[in-house]
Amino acid sequence: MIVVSSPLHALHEPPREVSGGREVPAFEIGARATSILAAVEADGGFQLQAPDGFGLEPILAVHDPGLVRYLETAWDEWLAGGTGGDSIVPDTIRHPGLRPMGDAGPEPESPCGRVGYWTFDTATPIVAGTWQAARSAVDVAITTAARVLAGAPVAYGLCRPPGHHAARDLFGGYCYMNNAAITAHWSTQRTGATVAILDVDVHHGNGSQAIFWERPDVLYVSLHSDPRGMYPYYVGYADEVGGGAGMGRNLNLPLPQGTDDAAYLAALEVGLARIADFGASMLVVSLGLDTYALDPIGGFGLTASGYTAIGRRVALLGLPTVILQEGGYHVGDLGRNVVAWLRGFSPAA
Ligand code: OKP
Ligand code: ZN
Repeated sequence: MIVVSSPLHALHEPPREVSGGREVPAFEIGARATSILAAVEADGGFQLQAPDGFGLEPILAVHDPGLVRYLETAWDEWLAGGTGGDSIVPDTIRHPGLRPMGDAGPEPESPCGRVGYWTFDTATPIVAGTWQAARSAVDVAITTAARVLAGAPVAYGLCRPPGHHAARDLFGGYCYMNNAAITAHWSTQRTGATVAILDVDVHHGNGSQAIFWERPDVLYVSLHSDPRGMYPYYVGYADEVGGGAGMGRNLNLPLPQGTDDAAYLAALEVGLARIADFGASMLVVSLGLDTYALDPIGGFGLTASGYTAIGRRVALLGLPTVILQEGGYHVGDLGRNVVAWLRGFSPAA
């Protein structure tokens, strides 16, 4: 199996995040990618490749140009503003209840105002290298899809930072640009493909859902921890089924805290049946391993052997498959779990 990765991810190393009312060490750290690469290299059966550069065009096809401009300029502007600090975190967020007019209003000029205009949480700091790292993650993702469109049955992109929480005009949830959504859209434009996104991260991929909400040609299916008790809290419920031309092309399967391998595999059958029914020509997997029993923020009970079984079951769909890294925060076991999943999908690597 081809594995695409870039060392530029390491330019994004947030020192901390605000979580549960405290500053805690960031969960989404470079050591995650190191763990995955080490396990992939130790396996020996994977073919490592560097990404190609795709520029801004595929990004701007999915994201608001204002968000992209903000991410590109935020750090320099923050430094110039003299507010100090080693990372950008909002103190005020553009809540829709602030504006009875119902629109977004103008983008402020103050650096503190700008960050809260484009983000929705306090867990997603911008540091000096965030823009370059986030761009490299997009290039990794598109390159992975390009290999599959060129005939590889499956390929894996080691995206970091992750992407599935980033919406058209919002970053958050450790995500700056939506690697999977950019890649799915790029693939539909390149080939006329109909794409199914299967999101197996423990968190609902609100960004991917929102981006394709009205799209008939991209199906979004997500298995995740019930948002009543889990980030992103306000979205990811079972009654969210898509709108307009995308009605019926969104399937949320919220699962209880503590979900184990067997219960997960049962829910997976429901999701895979919908994908088969949709008749996708390509599959994008948003691969989060924060469903792991020992994950520090996940709360599910999945195991390495569960991942192998899940990967094997997804492979039985028989679709050309682009697997993109999302979450997974047990750094010590993350690489082993990724390889377990990929080996389940492709036992011969
Ligand atoms: C990103 B991905 C922990 C709070 C964490 C942000 C979660 C972002 C998850 N107490 N809040 O893995 O889906
Ligand atoms: Zn997650």
